[in-house]
Amino acid sequence: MVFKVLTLFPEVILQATNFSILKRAQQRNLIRIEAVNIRDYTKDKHKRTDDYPYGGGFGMVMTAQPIIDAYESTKPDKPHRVIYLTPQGRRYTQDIAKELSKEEELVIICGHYEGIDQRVIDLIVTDEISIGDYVLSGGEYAALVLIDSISRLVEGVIEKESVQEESFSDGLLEYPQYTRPYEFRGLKVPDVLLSGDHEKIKKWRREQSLLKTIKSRPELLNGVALTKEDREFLIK
Ligand code: 6GU
Repeated sequence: MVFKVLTLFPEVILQATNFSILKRAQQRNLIRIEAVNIRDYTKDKHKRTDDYPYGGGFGMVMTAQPIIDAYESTKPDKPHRVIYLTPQGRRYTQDIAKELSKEEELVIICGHYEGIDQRVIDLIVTDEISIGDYVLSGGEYAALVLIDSISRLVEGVIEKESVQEESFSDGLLEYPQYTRPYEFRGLKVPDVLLSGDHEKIKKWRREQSLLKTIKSRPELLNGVALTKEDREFLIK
């Protein structure tokens, strides 16, 4: 998987992805992250990449020319998706991450200020994505969210089992986890986890997932196929 990120702050992308799982994935050539500095492509004599909005109003708008030239510098040949990160996009989910992880190459455009000239969207963007209902000052952190969540779905980046066990893989939130010591500040590990009875542990974890989901994200239950056992547990 190749990520080509068009941004005014390439170091934010490159530095933040140079740790832990993403660092290792790059070293193993499972993913590649390229950051293209949009400012390098401006033809403005003052190196500007933004201008006042037509029609007036608050703030500045990123101009089309440097973004389009930065995009063309990535030598797009094969079919590929071009994602523009914006609060006006469709809401990002694990299902979209899964879908995007099947691509060979993703171009990601990070906007700033009050947005980018609409003609960039009309000319090259295939997907407008928002990572949630709040406003960020730029698309870089959203790009990092996409890169991280997509990379870990790329074959070989992390163990298959841990992807399957995670939140959302069955539509529910994750059950609580414990590790040593058995007792910490008076709080003990639930005895079932020490029982060695794998059926019982599985049942307890499923129940904890159901309880956690009801408490934190009840709306998620609408998308989950509950078993007879789940229903019996929940009405108790
Ligand atoms: Cl993708 N970009 C910006 N600037 N703000 C956001 C966002 C994206 N998603 C939520 N808020």
